[in-house]
Amino acid sequence: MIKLFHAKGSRSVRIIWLFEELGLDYELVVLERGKPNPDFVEASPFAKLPAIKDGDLLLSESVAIVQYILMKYGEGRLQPEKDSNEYPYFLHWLNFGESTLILPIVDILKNTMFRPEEHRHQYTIDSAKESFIKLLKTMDPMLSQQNFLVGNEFTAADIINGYTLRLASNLELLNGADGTINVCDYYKRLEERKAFQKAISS
Ligand SMILES: N[C@@H](CCC(=O)N[C@@H](CS)C(=O)NCC(=O)O)C(=O)O
Repeated sequence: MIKLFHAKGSRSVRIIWLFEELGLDYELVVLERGKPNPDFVEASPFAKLPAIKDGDLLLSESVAIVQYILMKYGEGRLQPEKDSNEYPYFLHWLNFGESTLILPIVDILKNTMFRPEEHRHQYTIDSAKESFIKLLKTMDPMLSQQNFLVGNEFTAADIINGYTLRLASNLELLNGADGTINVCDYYKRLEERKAFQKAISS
């Protein structure tokens, strides 16, 4: 059975969400702060979550794990056909959620929570909020035309971005500001999914 190293609220939520959408069996290994786990160190040399162990395979990076799981166990689900016109856009959105959309969120989290107070910068917070809202405004018109990022079918790209939007929602950045209403509605559609609810409560 696939083993998933997890900590509540971390990017491993994406992988639980994926497993639940696909109805796959998995074993959750929940890491505890201050308790080193040698299996995790082996699976994730950079000590980042998520990481999986599937037989002899050890893999980290949430987008890579999603691609691997779809390739091995997806049976064509949660992604467009590889030779379709949609597939390149699927790859774009799959990467966008971790390579672009999350960057301002990480800046905000570092400067409001993770860093000691004396190393937090208000300017970084303000400019990250501005960049994030700009990204939402760019996504918004497309989401007035379609239910999900790649047309009207839910795909794994929605999982990657949905987790990022969850962090934004926790930071009260999905509050229906002008020009972002369709993204906010899109996020509400994601929140309604049973697999999402299971992932965030795990
Ligand atoms: N790009 C990586 C980022 C992984 C990452 O930074 N994970 C965070 C948890 S959400 C982590 O392990 N942080 C612990 C640390 O940086 O020491 C991915 O998508 O998996």
